[in-house]
Amino acid sequence: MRDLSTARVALLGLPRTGKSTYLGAIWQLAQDPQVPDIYEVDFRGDRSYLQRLGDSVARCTELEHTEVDSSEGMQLTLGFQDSRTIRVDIPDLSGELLNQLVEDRHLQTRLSDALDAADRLALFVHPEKVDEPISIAAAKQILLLAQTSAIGAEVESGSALEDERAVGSAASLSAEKPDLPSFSIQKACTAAKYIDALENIANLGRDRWPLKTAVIVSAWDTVDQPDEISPEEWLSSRLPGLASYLEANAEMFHHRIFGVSALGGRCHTPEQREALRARGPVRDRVYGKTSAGIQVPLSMALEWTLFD
Ligand SMILES: Nc1nc2c(ncn2[C@@H]2O[C@H](COP(=O)(O)OP(=O)(O)O)[C@@H](O)[C@H]2O)c(=O)[nH]1
Ligand SMILES: [Mg+2]
Repeated sequence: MRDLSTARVALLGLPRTGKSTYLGAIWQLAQDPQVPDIYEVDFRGDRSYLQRLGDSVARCTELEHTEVDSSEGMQLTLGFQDSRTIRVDIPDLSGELLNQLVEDRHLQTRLSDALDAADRLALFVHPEKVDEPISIAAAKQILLLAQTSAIGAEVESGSALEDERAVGSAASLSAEKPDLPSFSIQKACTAAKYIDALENIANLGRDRWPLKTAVIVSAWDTVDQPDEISPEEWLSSRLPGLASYLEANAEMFHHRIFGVSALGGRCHTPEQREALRARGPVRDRVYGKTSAGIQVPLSMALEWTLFD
């Protein structure tokens, strides 16, 4: 047998952004003889973890939260439609690792090992888990409200009986700072967290620039009008900071945006799960979208990441 090339992919994203579900759906498709796009050629390691993920996707049940230490040491050889075969190292990294990097400034060995070895990245964002930045206009309004209520409190307590003093205290409030909660990085907007993570990742992989990076918008079925908007438009409108960062740093990240629906629909309630299962096996429910919004097989994002 000829020598196989090996790719090492790091699935990255904040917690609950669809990484494990994507992996489970890919596994399920690779096992399905009726899906020619992707198939399993060989496997080394413990299959049971991937099997569990695949079963959850097939049965439309919620995946357990990926623990920081789950699934290690599996090596999967995948074949694709045009007989291209590749050995893939694809640990299912917990989103907590990225959280710890951004929020606690702590790089866990497991993440640094995965990033040291990775020559490809798949960066997941979930449309329902986007915290938008507070606009300057909104921030001003919050300041104003805080000031007004502080003055109100003073007037009520009788400590600002004269108008002049109230005006004076308004001036001092705007000069000093009203008593606002201090900034915490946990509350930073999603784009800021991702940009921060990418800056660290770029630094760690400096010797491998540009890092090939699929930006995967997961749960595409939950996007407003999923057939009207493209993944590229979605990223530019919901996470414009992240989109511009990637565009401006092409020497660090060679990226492409995809949408994926690795479940095919929501599965939070028993009715949703039943409706989803009624649509048939995994192959009949799941799909991918190119950056321009063209429907493609679910495995396309992974395939782009793997092959040059
Ligand atoms: N509607 C829908 N929900 C999804 C899809 N993929 C993942 N999810 C949901 O997103 C949440 C997080 O998924 P999970 O794969 O566990 O995220 P991880 O923490 O990044 O591994 C779960 O509630 C999933 O059910 C999808 O294609 N469609
Ligand atoms: Mg997970």
